[in-house]
Amino acid sequence: MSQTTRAFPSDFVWGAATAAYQVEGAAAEDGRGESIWDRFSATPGKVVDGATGAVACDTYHRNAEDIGLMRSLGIGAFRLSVAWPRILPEGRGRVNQAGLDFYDRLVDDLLANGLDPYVTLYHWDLPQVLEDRGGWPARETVEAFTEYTEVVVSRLGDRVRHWITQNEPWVASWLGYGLGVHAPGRKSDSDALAAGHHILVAHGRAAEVLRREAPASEVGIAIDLVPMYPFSDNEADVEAAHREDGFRNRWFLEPVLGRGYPEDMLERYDEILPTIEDGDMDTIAAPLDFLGINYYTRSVVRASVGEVPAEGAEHTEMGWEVYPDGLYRLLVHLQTVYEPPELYITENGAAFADARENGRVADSRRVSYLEGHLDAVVAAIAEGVPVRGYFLWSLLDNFEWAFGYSRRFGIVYVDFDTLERVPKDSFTWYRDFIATQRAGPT
Ligand code: IFM
Repeated sequence: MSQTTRAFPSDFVWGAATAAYQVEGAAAEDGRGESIWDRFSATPGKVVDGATGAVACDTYHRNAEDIGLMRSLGIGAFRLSVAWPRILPEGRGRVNQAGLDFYDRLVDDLLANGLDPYVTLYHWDLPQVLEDRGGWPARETVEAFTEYTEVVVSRLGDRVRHWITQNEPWVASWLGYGLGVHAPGRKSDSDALAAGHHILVAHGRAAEVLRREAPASEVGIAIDLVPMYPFSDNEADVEAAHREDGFRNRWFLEPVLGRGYPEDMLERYDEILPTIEDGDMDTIAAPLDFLGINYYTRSVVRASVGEVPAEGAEHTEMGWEVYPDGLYRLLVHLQTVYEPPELYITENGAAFADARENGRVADSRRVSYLEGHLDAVVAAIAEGVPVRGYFLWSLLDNFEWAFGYSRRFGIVYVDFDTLERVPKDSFTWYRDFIATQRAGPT
């Protein structure tokens, strides 16, 4: 059914998202410490074209302009992340007031402009000093993250009403510590599992701190979910898809929702499991106000082959299949199986090879992508799935991690030579879509 025939709830939260390292720049300003992404991106061969986030979109100096863009877009919420190395340049201990001041001003400016900040505490920029002491595979990083959360909430907790503890634990642990394609670039399955476990414990500990220090706020986590579809109905393909689902999705989703680590995966990882201390699983299962879902694509899995391309399907510049029905089914599945309290789409969007021609960026493929996925969301809501908001990834073209600036996800084009912002056609489309939804039925 087309979106034009269905309406979102009148209190639905319309938003856009970014993350500190991908947009801020000002990497050496006002006492910011080094992060694992500064170190990784400065290492030859790690990032396309040797790009770094040293300047990125320079939002550190251009927030006023970007807030103006968000106002004209008509969104009511903005998802941003706090850069841990700005707050605690040495990871623990000394607090850098200038870093806190920056986010303090930003939160005030957002609120003054009718934008509700949804603040992510960890979007992958671990202080390098903590990596040097073992990084996420080391238990100490849980303590450090808990202290960092205390510092941030004590300054921003009187105004921020929504917190996201961790962003995409699978990516942070497996791409960073298992496959080595993200910072810090380690390649060890046992390190990835230890990192993942500590990221989840850190999530639970942060949730406790937030509940205590900012009891009126809502707490969630953003999990990246890639639904796994078997290539065929044959048993081997179904089993392979289930295993991939365990690796990619269930391993993170189930403990956060209080079910512990899935038994089949515990058996599979038996030899390389990290130490799970008494009480860890209860900590990870801290009650949530909402579950954030980052959805981009699905995966088709074939036994003894792994992921296979879906025949005839459209793909984005990331090589990800455009598959809105996967989002609809995922949302209904989550509600049916897990019944989370509330859901947000904390990220959804697409990279395409956008070009600026005569001052315009005609990104019709992104518009279709967004139409399809919003249609999936509203269809799920109509089935009773409690989706409360949608954050488009991303407001701006930005530093796409190991792809540098070669992948554009923004609805605002950024000229990375001049830092000029040019709203794309998708920006206009999203603006009009939100306005129509706000206007209600005609
Ligand atoms: O850019 C990233 C973001 O940082 C986390 N989720 C996926 C996006 C696109 O790859």
